[in-house]
Amino acid sequence: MVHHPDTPMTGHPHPLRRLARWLDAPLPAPPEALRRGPMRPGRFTSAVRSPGLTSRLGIALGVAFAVCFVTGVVSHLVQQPPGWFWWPSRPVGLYRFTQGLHVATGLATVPLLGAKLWSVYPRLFTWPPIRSVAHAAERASVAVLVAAALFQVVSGVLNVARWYAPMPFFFTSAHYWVAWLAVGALLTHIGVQLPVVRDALAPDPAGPPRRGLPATGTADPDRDEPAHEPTLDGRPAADAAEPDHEEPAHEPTLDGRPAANTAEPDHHEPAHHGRPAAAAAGPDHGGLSRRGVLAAVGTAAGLITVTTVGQTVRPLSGLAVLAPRLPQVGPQGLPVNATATGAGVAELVRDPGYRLALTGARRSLSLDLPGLAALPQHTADLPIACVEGWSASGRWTGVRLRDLVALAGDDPDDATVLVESLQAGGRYRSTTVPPSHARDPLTLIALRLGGEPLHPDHGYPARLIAPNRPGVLQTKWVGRITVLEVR
Ligand SMILES: Nc1nc2c(c(=O)[nH]1)N[C@H]1C(S)=C(S)[C@@H](COP(=O)(O)O)O[C@H]1N2
Ligand SMILES: [Mo]
Repeated sequence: MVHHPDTPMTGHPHPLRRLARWLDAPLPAPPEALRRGPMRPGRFTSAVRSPGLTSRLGIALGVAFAVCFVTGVVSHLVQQPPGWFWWPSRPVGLYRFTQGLHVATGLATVPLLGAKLWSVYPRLFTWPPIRSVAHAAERASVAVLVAAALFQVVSGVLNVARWYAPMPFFFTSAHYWVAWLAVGALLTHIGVQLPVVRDALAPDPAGPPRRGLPATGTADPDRDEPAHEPTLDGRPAADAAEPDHEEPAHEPTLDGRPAANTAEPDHHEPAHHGRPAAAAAGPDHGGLSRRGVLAAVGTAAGLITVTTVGQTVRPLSGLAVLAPRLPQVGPQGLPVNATATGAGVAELVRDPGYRLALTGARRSLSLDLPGLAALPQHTADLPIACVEGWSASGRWTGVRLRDLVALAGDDPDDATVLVESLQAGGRYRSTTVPPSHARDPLTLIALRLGGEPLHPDHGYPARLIAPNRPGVLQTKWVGRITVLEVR
């Protein structure tokens, strides 16, 4: 026998190795009498479920989730920028793109996640429910992943639909923090399952390249048994002599590949499964093939995308039957989230005594509407890009924010500006404009939209509109502008 490198000469195993062994030690099996309902042998007979299908769905889901996560974190950072974060004012539509992608990938996740969970849910009833401490930990991490992923998808869809009643929490914070939980659990999951995925997607060395459903039993028709399950570290259980693993042939070796012939892992399907071998029959089984499932899921994801992405991609707006907002529908041809009435400013904005209070380090001014209109007017085509996924371009006309900073006696190239609404409360009644955006000549205190005075719902008498900024930061009904600091 070859001396194992991590066993010291003394004969005492390495502490880590002892820990690994403890984690993987078989726990006493629960009484067979409890093996009922979904846990009874042979309960799940679909020939379509297989590591191959689950792996493919998992990869698609992982890619969608990664894009969704990165764009979501960007959106969070833009809205609550930490000191180190810098977000440019150009290209003007960058946020429109990243947030459109965030919502589109999030929505496409719905059928992907549904199919992925369907493909593995029999494993919920795996027997015995817990084989070892390591197995329990792995199952717990999967539970966290499933719960977090479902939470993200459901809360995201509710937010897009603007249905807040089922969410007794502040959506933005919850969605942000659970995203980190989901990513942590996902990375753990990927680490644990990578050898299984690699095995499931490996080309068949013994035969022709695999296409669709293999005729041989490669597909592991019914993953309700822990066939390929690696241990927590993805390695075979300690000392390989473990009798508790029902299918030792499937245990990945150190390089993560199954020790047995990769081509036919399921020929070792143990008899105690009590399942008819016909479950592996594939196409003549009468149900959908794996290809059929993948095609259906892809079609569903495609349909969801095509029927919603028009909320931000203007040429597709005619197809956006599932989108809660259409880019051209609303007063002055632009959607509205918060109306003047909803924000409680309907009376206030019509007040002929309206004044914009402008305060700088050296000067304070009070500008009425004719006074604002008498300042140099500029026009910019800029989108409102709502975090909820819709976006729409408008032609805005008004006074440059940098001109107002200069009027207050401060350096327009280096000013941080606080813009406040007439609105008494609400999360979006004020915003801080960093120097990158305050100095941009496209950043306006707009008085007009499409050549007309702003509709009250779009922020009459004056609103902020800046390039490459989330809609929530485009403050409407502006009543006060303060130059906070000049570097
Ligand atoms: N004062 C104030 N400004 C606001 C809001 C608000 O609730 N209060 N909502 C914001 C949001 S979420 C968006 S998407 C844009 C929408 O602008 P619009 O209604 O003109 O399309 O306004 C922003 N400005
Ligand atoms: Mo928004």
